[in-house]
Amino acid sequence: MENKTDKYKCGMVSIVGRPNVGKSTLLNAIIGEKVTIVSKVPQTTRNQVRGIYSDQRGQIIFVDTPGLHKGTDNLDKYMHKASTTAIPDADCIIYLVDTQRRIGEEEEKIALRLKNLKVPVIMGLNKMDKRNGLVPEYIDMWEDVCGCKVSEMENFVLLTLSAIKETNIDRLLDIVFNYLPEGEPLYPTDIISDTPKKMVIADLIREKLFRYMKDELPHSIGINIDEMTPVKSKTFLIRATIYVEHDRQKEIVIGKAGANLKKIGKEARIDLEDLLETKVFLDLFVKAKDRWRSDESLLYDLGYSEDQ
Ligand SMILES: Nc1nc2c(ncn2[C@@H]2O[C@H](COP(=O)(O)OP(=O)(O)OP(=O)(O)O)[C@@H](O)[C@H]2O)c(=O)[nH]1
Ligand SMILES: [Mg+2]
Repeated sequence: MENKTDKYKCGMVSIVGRPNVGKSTLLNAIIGEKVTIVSKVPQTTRNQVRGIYSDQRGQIIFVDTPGLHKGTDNLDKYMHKASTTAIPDADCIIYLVDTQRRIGEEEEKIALRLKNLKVPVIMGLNKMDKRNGLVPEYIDMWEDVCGCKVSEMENFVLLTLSAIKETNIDRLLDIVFNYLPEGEPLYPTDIISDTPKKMVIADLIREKLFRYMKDELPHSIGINIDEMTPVKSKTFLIRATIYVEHDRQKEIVIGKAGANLKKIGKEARIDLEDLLETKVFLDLFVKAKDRWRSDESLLYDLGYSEDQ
């Protein structure tokens, strides 16, 4: 699909979908660098994360959102809001589905929410690098929700994707540019993200924890960056607290004789040195705090608040 005009375009594109469908992987593939964390555990993304793509055609501000899921504590509510508020503001929505996973109740809820929008929707059928995808089921579901055939829909495109193998990313960009309005860039064209450094650092540590923890534990983990100080030239001291909900979880995070925490700290430090381009001393503490996911003031400190 060719761009209809040669005028510079600029707009916002939200990437929405269930947890674990590959939204963050897709954003990183589009930007060509890691701007948002990825893990095999659902509900990895907790905030809106912007990835900014610029080329001669224009600038696209992609917004990665937390996967839409059911949940009742304050962090769940915050994540839900972070996802849903990104929808009406967008010039175009990428509605990503996992063709390897059966359609569930939450999927239809998302489809219903998107159906009534005036905004163009691109349904990204992701994980097509695996075989026997459920593509027909997802198309049927969308047609049922919309009450008409895909071929009769305006402002709707179906696109098979593999975010992990970066298949069809160029095609996706062509389609998006076609839908964007003309406009001046909102960010300098050499910037790829506007996430605050503290949040990037906290997320990188969280990603490493997710890699080694049992599946149920990641939802109980929050990271606070207590201190970031340059100590010598080209050296940074970073102190961070890992919040969990119970003492038993604290023991798991620390591991036998501190083995887990050491491994996590080492991997996080390597990534942080890469990110900050300095040497890093990383001090990690673990604290058990019952029901921290509902503690408004701690959520604020951890960056999960609308007022910041
Ligand atoms: N095989 C395959 N796996 C993928 C693909 N895209 C993402 N994944 C994997 O799916 C898992 C979830 O990826 P994420 O990008 O974290 O998913 P998400 O939708 O951002 O998840 P939440 O932030 O929890 O909502 C990870 O293990 C990815 O490696 C793909 O195209 N193919
Ligand atoms: Mg994500």
